Amino acid sequence: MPTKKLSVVVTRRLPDAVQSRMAELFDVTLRDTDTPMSRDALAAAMQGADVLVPTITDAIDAALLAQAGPRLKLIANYGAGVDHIDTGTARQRGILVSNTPGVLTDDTADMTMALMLSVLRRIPEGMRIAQSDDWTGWAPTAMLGGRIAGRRLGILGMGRIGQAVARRARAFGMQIHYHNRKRLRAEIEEPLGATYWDSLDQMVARMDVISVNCPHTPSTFHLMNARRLKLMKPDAVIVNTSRGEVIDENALTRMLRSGEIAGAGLDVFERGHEINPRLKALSNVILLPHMGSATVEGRLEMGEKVLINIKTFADGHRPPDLVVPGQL
Ligand code: 8YV
Repeated sequence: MPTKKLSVVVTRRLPDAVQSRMAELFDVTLRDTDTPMSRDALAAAMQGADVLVPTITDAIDAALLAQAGPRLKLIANYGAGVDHIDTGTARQRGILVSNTPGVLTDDTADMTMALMLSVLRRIPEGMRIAQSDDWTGWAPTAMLGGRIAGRRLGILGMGRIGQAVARRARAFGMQIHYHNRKRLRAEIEEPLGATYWDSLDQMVARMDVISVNCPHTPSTFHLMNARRLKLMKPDAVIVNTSRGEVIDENALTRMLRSGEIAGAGLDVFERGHEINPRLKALSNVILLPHMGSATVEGRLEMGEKVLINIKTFADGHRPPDLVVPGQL
C-alpha cells in the first residue's frame, strides 16, 4: 500500500530542479517569489506541515516553535549554519533538525580568497578606475596593493571551511595560523602546514589577515569584539564569510574609519542585509551580499542534501545530517 506523502513546506524559492524533485516526492508547498515568508505566514505554514525547509532568513525561534503543529517532526534547513534555528527548543519538542554540510565548503572558501585578494590588491577600486574616463594610463606608483605571498593568515575556526581556506591560502604562499576550540589532530594539521594558537589574542596581534570561519554560537558572538579588534596590527585586514555576529560591526566600522585596521572584506553582517551605513561609506572595505555559497552547483547540491535528509526521514531512518548529536 503506498504510504501517505509527507507534507513539506519550503519557505523560499529554490532552484527549479530542486523544487521539481521535491514536488515528485512529497506533498510540497513551494514559494514562487523571492521575498521571505512573513512570521505569521511561517507560523501558519508550520501548523500543518510534517517537514519545514527554512533558510537563513527564517528565524525559527522558541516562540515560533511553540506555534508549530503536532505533525512537525523535521526541520531540514537549506544551508549549513543553523544559528537562526533554536535547536535546543526543537530538540525538547521532539523536532529533528538537519542541515547541508560539505557541499558549500569549496565555494565559501573560494569567496574567502576572493575577498582577501580583492581587499589586498584593491580590485574593485581598480575596476572603477578602468571603467571611468579618468584613467590616464599605467604609472609605476599607481594602485599599489599588498603582496599575498608571505603574509600571515590567521584562520578563526578551523572546521571544513577553515581547512579549505588554509589549503588555498597555502597554495598562494601564505603562512597559515589558526585558532579553534580544539587543536586539530596532527594528521589533519600537518598537511595544512598550519600553526595552532591556543590564545586568540596572541594570534590576532600577529596576523596580517584574519579570516573568520567559525559558526555563530552563543560563545562566538562578538568573538572579535572591540578589545580584540584593537589587537590587530594597523596594516592588517579582516575577512568574514561566516556570520556577521562574530564581529562587533560597530567597533570594526570605527576602527576602519580611524585607520586602526587597514581593510575588511565582508560577505556577512551583524544585522542581516541591514548594513551599518557608516560601513557602506568606507573605501577600505569590500562588501558582498552574502554570496559565499552562491554557485549554481552549490545550490543544487544543497537541495540534494535536503531531499536526502527528508527522504531518509520519510523512510523511517535517521536523516544523515542531523545537527544535534544524539537526536533520534
Ligand atoms: C547559505 C550559509 O546560502 O549555509 C550557510 O550557512 O551561510 C549560506 O551560504 C544560506 O545559509 C542558505 O540558507
